[in-house]
Order: sequence, then structure tokens, then C-alpha cells
Amino acid sequence: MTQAPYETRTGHAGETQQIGGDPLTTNHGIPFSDNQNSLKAGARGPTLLEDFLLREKIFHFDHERIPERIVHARGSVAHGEFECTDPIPDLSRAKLFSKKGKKTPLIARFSTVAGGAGSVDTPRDVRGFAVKFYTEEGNWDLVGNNIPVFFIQDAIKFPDLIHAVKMEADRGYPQAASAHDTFWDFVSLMPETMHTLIWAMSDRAIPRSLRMMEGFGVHTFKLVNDQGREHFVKFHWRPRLGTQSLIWDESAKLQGADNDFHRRDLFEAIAAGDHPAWDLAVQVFDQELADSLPYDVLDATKIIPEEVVPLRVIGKMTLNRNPDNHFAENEQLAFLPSNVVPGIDFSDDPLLQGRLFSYLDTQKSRLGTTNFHQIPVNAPKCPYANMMRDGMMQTQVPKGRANYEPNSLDQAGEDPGPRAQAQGFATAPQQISGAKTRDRSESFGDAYSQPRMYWNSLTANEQAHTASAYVFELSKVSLPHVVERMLSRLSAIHPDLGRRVAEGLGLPPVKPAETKFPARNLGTSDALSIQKKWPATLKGRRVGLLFAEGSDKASIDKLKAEIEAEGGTLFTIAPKVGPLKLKGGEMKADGQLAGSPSVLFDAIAMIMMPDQADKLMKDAACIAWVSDAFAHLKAIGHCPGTKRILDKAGIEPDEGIGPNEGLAERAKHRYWDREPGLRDLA
Ligand code: HDE
Repeated sequence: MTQAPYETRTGHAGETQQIGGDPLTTNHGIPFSDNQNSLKAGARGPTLLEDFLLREKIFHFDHERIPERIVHARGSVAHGEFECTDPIPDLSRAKLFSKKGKKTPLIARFSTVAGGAGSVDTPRDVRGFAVKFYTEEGNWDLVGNNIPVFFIQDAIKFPDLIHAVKMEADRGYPQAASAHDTFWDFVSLMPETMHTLIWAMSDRAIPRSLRMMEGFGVHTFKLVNDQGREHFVKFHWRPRLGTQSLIWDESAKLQGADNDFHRRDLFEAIAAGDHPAWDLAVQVFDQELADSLPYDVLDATKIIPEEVVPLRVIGKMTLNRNPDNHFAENEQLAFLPSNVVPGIDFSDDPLLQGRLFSYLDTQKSRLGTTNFHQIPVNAPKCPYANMMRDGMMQTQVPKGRANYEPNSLDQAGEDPGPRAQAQGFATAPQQISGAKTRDRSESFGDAYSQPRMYWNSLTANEQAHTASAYVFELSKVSLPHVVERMLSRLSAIHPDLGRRVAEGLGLPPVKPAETKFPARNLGTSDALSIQKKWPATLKGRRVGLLFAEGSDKASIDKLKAEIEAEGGTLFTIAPKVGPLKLKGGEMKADGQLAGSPSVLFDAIAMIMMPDQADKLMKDAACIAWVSDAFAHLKAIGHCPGTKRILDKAGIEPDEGIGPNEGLAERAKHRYWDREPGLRDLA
């Protein structure tokens, strides 16, 4: 019998899945002989209630779905491992950080926030970046995002934020989009959202690939060593492929070209053995440094710039195995920020404190049982034991009489069950005093200084993208008072930002919003810009090649070899997939032109005889193919026969455009300088 992927599944005969060439059975193991026809009274007669095979199959199907996550419903998962590269026993007693080379298995899930499980992959949205480490001391879930700050400071505002951004309550739209009245109404009333908003309006919210996103733990956590010494810590994931983004028009068109653009990209890369990797880095600091900062480290709407507390890389995550089953390993995967291992602890960040409740609670609603920890993907890979018993879908069979602790059953020679261990997790002791109150600390009050620092840290091109994103989103807002209030907040962040967005909307400038805490100048941080760190590489990138009957096979092979030598992949496209007759051989295209628009690629090339190019130029899809690539600032390669297609599309040559020779080098870049000439950005 084929082995099911999880040991626990094969633990009881009743749980064993039969697949492959094995006999088909009911869920109760009864083999049956016909899976095509229901039991009827005569071949054309009515179906009989007696048909337990039909009833069981339809009954199971009727109940296949579980509630999707209230946020982060759409996600992609991959298995992998964490390797400790720089142990930190001086800072934390967590065993996964104890030895160089120590490996810990893990699963990662990347998600969009606002859309439903079946929504698109490339909307403008924050991305979830959640990792479950199956450590030898239990599961540690680092449930972060690809943006290092969050919209709100206190968990009590989370339901309001999510209600405002999700589809509107009466009309049920828009799906997976923040460009609508209720979102901007809410955020414009909540100055604390300004920092995350400016990140969300920047290119950070339209990542090129899940493999090319930074990740952040967002909150300040604590590391505790075995002497009980504490440090504050912020966790960062840095992609080995570099951080890369799409541009807005491209991400919008991708929603039509491939709803699953990100999920497919991750799955295909791993399947091809191109395993994405991230460095795990920490920013470690103590109370004294925290006290010296002009913002509060317990406020999740603030970052600590890398220039103030540098990043120290302590390990590497590699994703090396695709899920076997989407439902079992993605839908049923349950993250809990409350899962920390000895050596890691929480800070008093009020957002984090609220999360500690919410995730445990939501899993009961989604997975239907308090025993969701027994689902294979959620179960720790180390032994676990306690006196929690029973409940819906209990699949374990605890032995003995001891279901309470303490007990003295061992004195009667019986198994007394587990006991608390001195070296187990112990909350770091902390003196607390204060009146019971619903106040918010004044130290959380400054809503504008860090958004200003972010704005000032972007390149001119990134600023234009960000201002244009505000213009786009606010152009979809039908309530003028909301637009005006939002403009006043943008002017409070930076007068240029407020003015540019107002101009982009065709409105007069609006005075800065009044605030007790006007923006201070915190300087700039280059680490905040994507473009300043953009890697010149073909690794993980795809070049689309358009060819047709009669193209020169040797030229295609040469280009393919050049692209692959730089770590990229070549995807071939033709008007018909073929196999097509070429000069020097035959070839089947990977895709058809009509279904493979150039948004799917990081750069494009064309190899064709002039007569074929003349024919293809009459196809609107061909002209759109090159003009979109040009508008999306991509490198373009052509041969003597295909230059005419660029001319027909009205493409002015620049340094990104040239013969196929040299494309492998040019394709490592995006051509930001091209943009002002072809797009009216704010
Ligand atoms: Fe979440 N969040 N969140 N969140 N969150 C959920 O848990 C919640 C917050 C994040 O791939 C839910 O299992 C509250 C910050 C990710 O399965 C829910 C608050 C950050 C994921 C929930 C926050 C996140 C979730 C929905 C404010 C970044 C997807 C389903 C206090 C640090 C995990 C679920 C996955 C999912 C609650 C704020 C990240 C409802 C109450 C800040 C990556 O429990």
C-alpha cells in the first residue's frame, strides 16, 4: 500500500488513505466494485436510498469546505528547513539557535490579507509571511508580514480595520482591494495608520514574487538566555534573491493573465529544484537603547531603522518541498503567535498581546475542534504530553488513569503522566505597576515622523509610484470629505506628498491635519527603499521568447543557454504551440501568444524571420506583448527580423532595448528611467 505522507495518518488502520492502484474502499474500508453508477431500480429507474456508496460519497463532498481564514485567506505554503548559521546562546536559550549548522524543519505560508481564498495573487496588499518552526522544544510560530509595521496600535481596533478593508457590508465588493470608501474612511480617521499606509501604497505591496519579499516579525519580542537575561529583539527575513516588486499596471494586468501568479511561481521554482532562501536576521537591543529612541518600541506602527540597530544574520531558511495536499497542509495549517519556545518571549506591545488570544480562538472556529493541534501539519514533531483530554475529533488514545496533575499514582506503580519541568518555558519576570485604565501611552502619539522618514528614503521613482498609488486609491473614493481628510494627513506627513496627490486628483492642496505631534525629521534609511537595494541578477527571473515557424533554432538554443547560465529561465511562446518547423529542427512552444502576455516575464525576446514578423505584427496580442513589456520597464531583445515589430509598436530604443546578444545582461535590470517618458505619475 502507498504510504500516506504523515506518520500519524498511518497510526490507526482507520486513518489510512488508500491511493494508487489499491482497491477502492469506502471510508470504512469496505472494498467496492463500481464507482461509476449509483444503485437504481432498473438501468433507467430511480436511485435507491439503500445506496450507501452514493450517500457516503455525496455526504463527504457536501462537507468538504471549512471556513476560510477571516484575514489572510489566500495563501501559498512550502516546507523547508532553518539552519542556524551564527548561534546566539548568549542571547537566547532557544535550542534552534544553539549550534552552528543545526537544522530545524519548518513550513512557511505567504498570503494576501484582504481577499478571499479564491482571490487573485497580485492585488495591492500587505503580504503575510508566517513560519512554523517544528523545533525539538515544540513549535515556534513567527507570524509576520512583508511590511515591518502594522496599521493599528491596539488589538481592539483590528475588527474595525478588517471590516473597513474587506468588501463593503451591503454590496459585497470590492474583493481584494483597499481602493474603496470604507477603507479610506476608516484610515483617514485613524492617524496611527499613516505609516503602514505609506508602505502599502509603495511598491512593497506589489511584490514580484513570494520568493522576493522581505519578512518581518513586526512586534518587538524578547530573547532570554539561560541566566534569565533579557534583550528586546525584532525579527527580519531577507530574501537571497533580493527584494523586487512589480509596477502597478503590471500587477493589475497579471490579475487577468494569471490569478495564481505568485503561487505558481513558488511551486514551480521548488519543483524545479530552485529552492528559495531567506536569511533570518535579528535587531537586538536593550531597555536603555529603547528608552533613548524618539518612539516607543512597543508601538507596532514604528520601525527601528537598520542604521540605528544593525541587523545580525543568525540563520537561513530554505524552502525545498512543495505541499502534497493543499487542503491538508494549507487550509488546515494553523499559526499561533502564542507558540514560542523557551528562550523567546513576548513584549507588552498591545497589538501582540491581543494576537495571543485571537489566533487560538480563530482555529477553533475554522478547524472545528480544540484538537486542531493533532492535524499532522500543526502537530509538533517532538513528543508532547499533558492532561488536556477529549474534545471533538480526539484522535489519540491516552492510556492510564492519570488525567490530572499532581497525582501520586506512581506510588501505586501506575503511570503518573507528565510533570512540569524546571527548564521548560517560564515567562520572563517583569515588575508591573499602573492604574487599570484604557489610556494609550503618549509615547505612541507620533503618527507622522516615521511615514515622513519612509517618504524621504524612497528614490524619486518610488516616490512617484507611491504618490500615484494614493491618487489611484483615492480616485475610487466617492466621499469628498474622506478624500479631503486624507489629503490633510498626507500633507502632515510631507507637504510634497500632500501636494502631489492633490494635484494628481485634480484638487487644490489641503492644509496639513492638526496634530499634537507634528512630523519630526528622523533622517532617511536607505534600507527602506527597494530600488536602492535592487539586485542585478537573472536568478529566479523569467525571460519570454516569441518565435514562429521558420525561426532559427540555433539562435533560440543560444539565447536559452545564455539565460540559463545566469540563473534565469526561458519560456518559449509562439502563435501556435506546435510542434513547429524551425530552421534547423522542430520545437514545441511552452505557451501560446494569446495566453502568455508579457506581464508573465521579467524581460522578452523575439526570434523570427521577417515574413513571420510581418504576419504577427497584424495580431494585436503581439503589439500588446512588446508595448506592455516596454511600459513595464523591461529589457527587450530582438533580431534583424523582429526589429520592425518594435517600430510598429512605436517603441523608442533605450539602453534596455537591443539585439538578443547581450539580453542576458540587460534582463538583470528594470529601466526606471524610462518611466517618466511614458506614464503620467503623480
Ligand atoms: Fe493576524 N490574524 N491579526 N496579523 N495574521 C490572522 O489567524 C489578528 C496581525 C498574520 O498564514 C488570523 O489563523 C489580530 C499582525 C498572518 O495562516 C486571526 C491582529 C500581523 C496571518 C488574526 C492581527 C499579522 C494572520 C486569521 C491585531 C503581522 C496568516 C486566520 C491584534 C505581524 C497566518 C488565522 C496564516 C492571520 C488576528 C494583526 C499577521 C483572525 C486580532 C500585526 C501572516 O486570528
